This record gives sequence, structure tokens and C-alpha cells, in this order.
Amino acid sequence: MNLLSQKISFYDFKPELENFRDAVIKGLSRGQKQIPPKFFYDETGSQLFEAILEQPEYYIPNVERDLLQTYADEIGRLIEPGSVLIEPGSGSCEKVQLLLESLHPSAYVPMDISREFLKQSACSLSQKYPWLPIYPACLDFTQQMILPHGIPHGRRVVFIPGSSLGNFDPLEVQHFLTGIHRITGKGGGLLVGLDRKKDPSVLNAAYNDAAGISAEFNLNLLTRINNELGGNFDLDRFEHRAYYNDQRGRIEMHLVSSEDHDVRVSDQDFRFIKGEYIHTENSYKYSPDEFITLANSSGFRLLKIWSDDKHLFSIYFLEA
Ligand code: AVJ
Repeated sequence: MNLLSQKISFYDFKPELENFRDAVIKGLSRGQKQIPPKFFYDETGSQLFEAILEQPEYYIPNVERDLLQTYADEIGRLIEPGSVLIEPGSGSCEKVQLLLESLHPSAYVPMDISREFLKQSACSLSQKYPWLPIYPACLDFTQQMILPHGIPHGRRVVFIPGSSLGNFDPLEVQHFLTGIHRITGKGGGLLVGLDRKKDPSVLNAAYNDAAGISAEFNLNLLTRINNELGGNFDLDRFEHRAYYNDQRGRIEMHLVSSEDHDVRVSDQDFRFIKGEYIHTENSYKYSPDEFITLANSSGFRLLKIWSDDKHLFSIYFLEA
């Protein structure tokens, strides 16, 4: 019996992963071909994403880490010890560690769709913080936001770092935050790290790193389709494109066909003409005013905002 594991109560809400095949066939059949970004993250995709986080052009992780480290005590005073800290899409549970000593929550609820990854992250976290009760919840937080039974009664605070909200379009963010508001209840907290609008050359560089990892990450979606759905995408006929769409306030990632040709996926043919593309991701960028307005319309009010000197990124603390 591993005594450490006594602090971990694992809840499996058995998320139904939307069928990859159906999503790809549906997405490639549309006038504007598109595949949702959640399908990037197979084993290789998750590794490539970890590598993106290390690229010098991709400033987000460093700026956010500096902010969390610098303001951890202040954040801790606002959140108050004994809170229940909930993190949708917790992944490796890296970032929360910058806050645990100063926050001293009564429980931590990491939520992730990736079951084994969630279990492993929770185990290693528990070894580092043996005093912390952990309630990992395996679920797809874009589909269901449920809390495990038996969590303590403290103030509920939801933590969404890494600009993850950027993948939603603004209406979806509003809807999602309204759901979060229901979870925290009045008086609950919301701690969000979100990328900001800035000089497009900085944004374009971040999604077109010189080492080509972002390109590999994007193209790996085609490899995944080839491997899992019997596709015959020729990776030499597609190019990674990422650029800031100023009008929409978002980075768009595309896979652009370099010539007219057909691709077969699961016994279905899809015609690509030269220059046609699959839209694979949006990453919205918010000015603080824009995000605060959005959060207000979901019932949250801003208590404090922290930003770096270059105004690259902001962390918001809001109250329900
Ligand atoms: C995980 C959605 C925050 O949009 O910056 C990074 C994903 N895609 N490089 C982002 C991503 C290409 C990332 N998010």
C-alpha cells in the first residue's frame, strides 16, 4: 500500500472522445476545410507541443512563469488559504506548483481528458506536496464541467493558465465562463493567464519558430490521420502557415496544399486545389479591456490584473 496515494481520489467521468474519424470526414467535407485543434494532441503531438513551449520565439511560458513567481504571494493573499483550486486542462500540473506554497489550498482538482497523463501528473505532484489532497477528474472540460464528490467546502477558485482560453472564440469563452461561474458559485474566484494583442511580428514569430517545431506540430495532424484513419496525405504537398489575422484578433494556423491533388481518408476522396487549406487552429489574443468585458458578461468582476513590462501577457484574478 502506497501511503502517498491516500491523498489522491481519482474520478473518472469517462469522457466520450468525439470520434476522430467522424470529425475529420466532416471537417474535410466542408466548404472551408477545418479540423479542431484538440486532435493535435496524440502522443507525438503532445511531445511536439512540449517542444514548442521551449522555443525562444514562443514567449508565453516564460512570461507567465515570471509573473506567477513574482506575484505568487500577492495572489495567495487574494485567494486565501483553504480554497479548493480547480484546473481545467491541467496537463503536466507544472504551473500550479508555482502557486501551491503561497495559496495553500485545502484541495486541488486537476481536470484532463488524457487519463494516464492525468494519473501520472497527479502522482508526481502528490509526492512533491504530500500535504495536498488531490482529486483528479478525467473529463473533457469543453463538454462537461462536473466536480468530484467529496471535495472540501472551501471557496472554489478556477485556474486557467497558458492562454488556453485563446482556442475558444469569444462567444464560446463567454459560454464557458458562465459554466465556470455555476461551478464556483457567488464569491468564487477565477485566475486566468491570457495572451495579449501586440505587434504582429512578435505573434507571427511565436507561431513560426525558426527550428520549425510549430510547422511539425501542425503537419503531425496529417501524419496522425494517415496512421489512424488510413489516410494518404503526402506531407510534401502541404505547408504550415500561421499568421495573425488582425481583423479577427487571432493567430490562424493552416495547412496549405501546394498543388491540385486528391487525398483519400477512410475510403473517401477529398479534392484539394492549389492554395486551398485546412484551418487547424485559432488562437485569440485579448486586450485587457476586451477580456474584462467578456468576463463581466459571464458574471465575473476583476479584482486584480498583473502584466509584464512589455505588455505581452496578463494574469487576471476575478470574482464570481
Ligand atoms: C495551447 C492554445 C495556448 O494557442 O498558443 C501553440 C497552442 N499552437 N503553438 C496557443 C499552440 C501552436 C497554444 N494554446
